[in-house]
Amino acid sequence: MKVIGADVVVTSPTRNFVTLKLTTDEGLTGLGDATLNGRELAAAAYLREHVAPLLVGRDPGRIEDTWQYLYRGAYWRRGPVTMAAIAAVDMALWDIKGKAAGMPVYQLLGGASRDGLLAYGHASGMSFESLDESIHMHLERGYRAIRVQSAIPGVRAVYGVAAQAQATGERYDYEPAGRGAAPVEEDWDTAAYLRHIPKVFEHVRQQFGAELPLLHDGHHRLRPIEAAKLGRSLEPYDLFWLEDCTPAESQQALRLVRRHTVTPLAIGEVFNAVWDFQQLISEQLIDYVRAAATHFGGITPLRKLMDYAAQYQIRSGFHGPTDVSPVGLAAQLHVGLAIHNFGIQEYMPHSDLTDEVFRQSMRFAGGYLHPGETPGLGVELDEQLAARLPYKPAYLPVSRLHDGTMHDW
Ligand code: EZ4
Ligand code: CO
Repeated sequence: MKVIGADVVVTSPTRNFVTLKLTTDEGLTGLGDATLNGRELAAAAYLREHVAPLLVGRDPGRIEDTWQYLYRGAYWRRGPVTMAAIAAVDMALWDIKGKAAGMPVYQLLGGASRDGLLAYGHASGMSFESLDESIHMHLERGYRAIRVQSAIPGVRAVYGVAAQAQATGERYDYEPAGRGAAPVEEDWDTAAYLRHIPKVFEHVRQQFGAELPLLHDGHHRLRPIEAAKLGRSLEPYDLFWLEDCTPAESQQALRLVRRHTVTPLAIGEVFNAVWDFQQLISEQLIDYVRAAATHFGGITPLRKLMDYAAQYQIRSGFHGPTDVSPVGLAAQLHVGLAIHNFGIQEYMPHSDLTDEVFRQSMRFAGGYLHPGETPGLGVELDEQLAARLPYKPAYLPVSRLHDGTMHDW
């Protein structure tokens, strides 16, 4: 078999997605996700200009070799644009291999290690009352684990408290990026946040009991000693995890956090290679790996990462926001089903229009996700509909302290 076509589709059904479609001389096709929120066209150009011409004529069966060719062969390694592009190729090749074998990709990875993947949803509120409503809505939809974000008194805009659509449970794709020529500006106050969040979790435990798994995302906003303080102050509320408590590219900073708290830690949604995790895993500074197949070079390196993490009893918590396309989500569902050290899967449903552009075999029932039994990844792209929904600039917000200093968003 040979690759005879490599096409890049940029489409915007309520938000932007970058998809690679490989076609073979035997008529099989494969899809891969290279969506990089706010930098979509850079990933698309990297694929179109520098990768697609190299794929035509190659044997699609040689997944590892093609991955190494694109990673080592570029000389300029790593980085989110490069690794998203390589991820798209890797996923598309696994999709083709699954279709050729007549098997869903998880079967090629060793078969299912469980019946379904425990998923968590995003609840948020401007007040305790609206937060409770949002949690109830998620429980009614079947979620058995909930990420809790809340407005902070004195902070106008807060990460994780999105448009009305999120609180009301409407299927949405916008959060947290907003369409427009430039990012919106938000404000931030770490001290106010550290005072308020323990009260939020005290309230939620009172309302919803001790058993519901609760998660929280700090979104890279804290310094190590602040993260340590937050982790310790949340211990009475028994979190499933505290996510991205510091900007963890400084891996040794997590030693300080770890010394002070037993709140489990999850990190890595912005990481793109095993090296970003090396110290965090080998020193057991985290409990959950937050990588996304889309931003980590695809299925091949994600599987290797999880086998490395398994030696340290570290589990998966793959990044599943709406800016990972249905193709990228499918890729990590297949990995999550196959590995032994699965932990939990983030799941934000895409909009109805996105689900029309990307038809999926994936299902969500009773709080669990399953990639389905369709050969390959189980996603089909409606190219006619995609073509009618062109790219529109959209950016994540930026964040400033009250004195105007730029902060991490
Ligand atoms: O803000 O994916 O845990 N989930 C997150 C996401 C990120 C977006 C950034 O593109 O932190 O919602
Ligand atoms: Co996050």
